[in-house]
Amino acid sequence: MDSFDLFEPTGATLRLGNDAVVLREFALGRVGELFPAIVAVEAASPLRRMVTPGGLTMSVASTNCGMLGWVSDQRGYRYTSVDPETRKPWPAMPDVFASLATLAAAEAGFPGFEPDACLINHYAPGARMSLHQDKNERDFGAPIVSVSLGLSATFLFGGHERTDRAARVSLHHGDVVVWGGADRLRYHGIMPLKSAQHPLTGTERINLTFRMAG
Ligand code: MD3
Ligand code: FE
Repeated sequence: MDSFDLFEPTGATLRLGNDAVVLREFALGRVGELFPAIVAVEAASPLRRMVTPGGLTMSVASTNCGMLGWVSDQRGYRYTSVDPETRKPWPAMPDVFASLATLAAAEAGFPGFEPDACLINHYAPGARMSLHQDKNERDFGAPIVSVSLGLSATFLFGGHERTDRAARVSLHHGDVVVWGGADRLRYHGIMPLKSAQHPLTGTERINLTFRMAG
């Protein structure tokens, strides 16, 4: 998959599956508005490293905005309307987040996507996300939209069984990925982030994941 990068013009669409596409640099024109909105969300609900039900601390630092937020602790994975750290509702989803997610989903063939949850993940060098499925949302009919910012990462795109061989796709600053339909429950993950410098995020990759969770 990585070797296709050379042949992709800017703004291209890379099809990963029947119902999954990478919209290259789709978010670039909105980055100037996205960054202050991320800073504001993280001022209200600070980044934290969540603990998996197995008791391991995740390598990514996370927070949420929107009506619902994804949380993990010893009791399991779930969506909550209150941030367990601040005990206040998650910050509202910034308009620029919601409009970008709706526009990207429509571009990928999923009109009417109105996310109620946005998970913000920060990856420092070495941080990773091991292969998993996203199964905590109520309606698997809705797509998931993900926005990559800052340092590039290698995304693993697997099958419907954990042991299915995973394709590798580089995701770069401004890329937006939309996953729906038959590809919605595929195993996926992120390889450990390589150390590098990005002019906007320094040593980090930031990922925004939009869902209709409730
Ligand atoms: C493919 N986050 O938060 S986003 C997650 O870059 C998560 O932080 C990764 O996996 C990240 O759950 C990957 C891309 C993504 C999100 C959901 C998917 C890909 C997906 C659901 C089904 C298939
Ligand atoms: Fe996921």
